[in-house]
Amino acid sequence: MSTTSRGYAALAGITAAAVAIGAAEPVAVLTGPRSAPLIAVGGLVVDFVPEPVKQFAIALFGTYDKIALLIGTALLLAAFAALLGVLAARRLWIGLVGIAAFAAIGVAAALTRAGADAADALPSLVGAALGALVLWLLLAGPLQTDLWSWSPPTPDGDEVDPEGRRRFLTGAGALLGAAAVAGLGGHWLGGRRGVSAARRAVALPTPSAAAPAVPAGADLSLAELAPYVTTNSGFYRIDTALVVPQVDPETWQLRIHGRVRNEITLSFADLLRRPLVERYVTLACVSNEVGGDLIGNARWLGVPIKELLDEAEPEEGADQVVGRSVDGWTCGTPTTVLRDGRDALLAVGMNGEPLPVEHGFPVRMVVPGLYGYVSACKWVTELELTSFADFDAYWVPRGWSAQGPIRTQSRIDTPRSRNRLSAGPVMVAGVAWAQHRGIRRVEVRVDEGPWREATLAPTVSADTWVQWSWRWDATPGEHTLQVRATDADGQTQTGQQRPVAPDGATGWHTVKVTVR
Ligand SMILES: Nc1nc2c(c(=O)[nH]1)N[C@H]1C(S)=C(S)[C@@H](COP(=O)(O)O)O[C@H]1N2
Ligand SMILES: [Mo]
Repeated sequence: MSTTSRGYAALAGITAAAVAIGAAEPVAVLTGPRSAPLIAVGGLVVDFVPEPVKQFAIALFGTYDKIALLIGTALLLAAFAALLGVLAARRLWIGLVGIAAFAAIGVAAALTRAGADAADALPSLVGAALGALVLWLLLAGPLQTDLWSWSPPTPDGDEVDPEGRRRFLTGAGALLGAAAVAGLGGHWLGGRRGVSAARRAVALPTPSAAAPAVPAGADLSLAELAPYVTTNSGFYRIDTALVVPQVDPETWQLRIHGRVRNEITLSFADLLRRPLVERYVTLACVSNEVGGDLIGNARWLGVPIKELLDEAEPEEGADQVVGRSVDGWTCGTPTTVLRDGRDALLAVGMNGEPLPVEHGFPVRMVVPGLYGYVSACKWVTELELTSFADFDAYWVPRGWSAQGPIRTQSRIDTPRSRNRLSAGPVMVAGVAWAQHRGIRRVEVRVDEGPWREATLAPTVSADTWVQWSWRWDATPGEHTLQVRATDADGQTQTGQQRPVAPDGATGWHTVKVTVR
């Protein structure tokens, strides 16, 4: 086979794959977006990819890691499809067997997701059937030519049959176009079946215990400094969901079960009828590097989890509460933490609005003082009482600690690294956090000189971060600024640098600036 013929055969393979993926999308409008082959297989990859690779992806792509994963999967698929096309040009059955193998992977991925039913196999099956049809059409059916024949090329290259070539290319082009229309159209239709309308229709009750007012001066309002209250749209998002779960509040239920004396099932309406409290709580991700921004502070409205657990009456020894999301993700929280009186909430509201869909609508957990991966279950539908000895939540077998108290940390927001400043007074400012313990002191030092105490702004409570500031008399030259915080227990942040895994990064945030 000549290079040109191989190119045509590869194009046939890619067209078949595109039709398979594209045709699956409209079917997935009926069976749910997580049954679409690319998403289903991508989800498997997310769950089973080795931890170092995931760390690398997050480091490289940040919160775009999911898009990067999908593009990577698509490129890999295209390469396989091209190869399959070339093989199928020689023997069609090889191509058909290849498509069947891909269909089997798609079906297996779709059927093993949490909450899957038999219908979830349909997108992959329909896609594979149409993909096989297209491969036949282009390589052996009405659109085929002898472009990949083994006959020696004629003096004018491969152009054995210009008419056939035109027919083939027009056919492949039309099929690729149809695949794109089906894929994008289906995807768009699927998006319209989301719960944003149901979310807009939710009227949140007024809290029976309102959040304390934010004290004057809590927000220093400096240009580069993170605001004291993070907006919903500016709030970091971390989860394993390739498509955001769309949970209808009408059918949502929370089951509190496992090692309890009274099993409880609550509807969304039941939840809203209970006394709701509103609290400022700063949420943080264990994957946050020193100086990173996977942290945000919001006003959460919700039902105290303690009250629900008291009613459920956990049995002796049930030291872990497993929060389970509709998509099967789990987190494990110490029962004692949820019952010690802190404002651990089943939250329905965020900054005065129903929870944004990507932040867990209709209901999520919020627990002051613990990293999100052990406590902040979004789209939560179960609280199961068990023990740490009996159950490992999602991240534990993946190398993260079962216990995840938030480490005391501090960050310099202004000036930024590599900023160029003028000599004279410079406002150095940032945030510090040690949720539920509180921050007692923040210190700054320049060029490893003596630590200088910064001024702490007022905060609502020990459950939120605090802004700090320090006036620096900057002199010309290159300078290094560092910050460290001490929590209310008197523990000062260690300067020893440790990575985010298994239980949170340590070290002092360091910023280098040039002053002229
Ligand atoms: N269902 C579900 N909930 C989840 C996660 C997840 O992957 N799935 N990730 C957790 C992690 S690691 C963090 S840090 C917080 C982040 O919450 P946010 O996206 O609202 O900021 O959600 C937690 N809740
Ligand atoms: Mo996280």
